Amino acid sequence: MARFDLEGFDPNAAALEDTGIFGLPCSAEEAGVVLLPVPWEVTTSYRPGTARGPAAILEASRQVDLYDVETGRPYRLGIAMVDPWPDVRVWNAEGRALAEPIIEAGGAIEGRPELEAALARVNLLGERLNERVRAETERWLADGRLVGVVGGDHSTPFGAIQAIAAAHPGLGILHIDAHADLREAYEGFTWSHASIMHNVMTRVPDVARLVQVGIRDLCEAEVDAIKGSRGRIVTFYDTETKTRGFAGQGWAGQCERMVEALPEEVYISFDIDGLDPTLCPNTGTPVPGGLDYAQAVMLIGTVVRSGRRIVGFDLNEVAPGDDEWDANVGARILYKMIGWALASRE
Ligand SMILES: [Mn+2]
Repeated sequence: MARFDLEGFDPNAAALEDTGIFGLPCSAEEAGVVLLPVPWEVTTSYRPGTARGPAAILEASRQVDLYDVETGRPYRLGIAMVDPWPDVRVWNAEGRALAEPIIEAGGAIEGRPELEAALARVNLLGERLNERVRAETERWLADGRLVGVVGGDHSTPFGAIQAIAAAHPGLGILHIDAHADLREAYEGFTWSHASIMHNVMTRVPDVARLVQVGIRDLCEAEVDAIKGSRGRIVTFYDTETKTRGFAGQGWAGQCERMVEALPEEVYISFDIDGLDPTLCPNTGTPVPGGLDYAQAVMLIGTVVRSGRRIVGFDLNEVAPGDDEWDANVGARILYKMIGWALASRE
C-alpha cells in the first residue's frame, strides 16, 4: 500500500476545490482510512434526500479544520472517500421507483401481483447492494485499512457490518439513533432502513451485543425484541437518560455506563437522527429530543478512553437541505469517529 505523503501538504491552509474528503489530496490507494459512499434510499418512508448525503458530506468536509483538539491529527494516515459505484446509482433509481407505490400502500399489497413482484425485485436489489458493500469492505480490510460507510439510508452498512464482524468476532455495536431499527421487514421490505438492527441481530451471529443510545421512537414489537434478547440488546432510552440528567446525573457517568455494556471491540453505527433535529433538520425521519453534538462526541471518546477499540463505523441518514448545515454536522461527526478510531488503534 502506498502511504499518504504529508510532504508538501499544508494542514493549516484552506482546502482546495478539487481535493478529496476533508480537503486531503489523498487517493484511496494511499489512505489509511477508506470511506465507502452509498447513495441509496430505496425504502425511506417519510422524506427523501439522504442519497445525496455522501456528496454533501464530501463538499462540507472541506471546511472541517484538520487539527482535532481531542485526537490530534487524524488526517496524517490519509483519509479518502472512493467514488460511488455506478451500478449502485442504477439500482437505487430502479428500486426507488418500484418501492414508491408499496410505501404509499403502507406495505399492504396482498392480492396485488404487480406490487408483489415489485417488492421481490426491491428485496433482490437490497441483497445486491449488501453483497457489494460486503465485498468492498472485505477488500479494504484485507489491506489493513480502517473502513467506514457513508450513507445513504440506514440499510446501507449491513454488508460492512458483516465483513467487519467476521474479522472481529464478538464485537459490539454502539448504535446512536432516534429509532431502534428492530422492525422485521418494515412495509414488507426485507432490507428496510428501519430493519437494519433486526437484520444484524438475526443474521450476523458474530455481533455479540447491540448497545442503543438516543432511542425515542419505537413500536411494541421492537420493545419485545429488546426484552426478549436476554441482554444481547441493551437500550438506553432518550427519556431515561434525559431524566437522569435533569435529576443531576452527569453525562460523563452515563457514557461510562453505556460503554461498559460494550465488548472490547466496537463498531459505531451512527444515524444522524440520533442527534437533536436542530443538528439534522433535513434528515428523513426527525424526532424531537436526542443527543447534542458535545454529548455524542463525548460518548464516542468514552469508548476509546475505556481502552476499547473502534474497528469500523458508519454515518447514515444525513440529508442536505438548502444550506450545508446537516452535512457540516455530519462531516464533523465523521471526523470525530475517524479520529477516535485511529486513536484506539495506537
Ligand atoms: Mn436508523
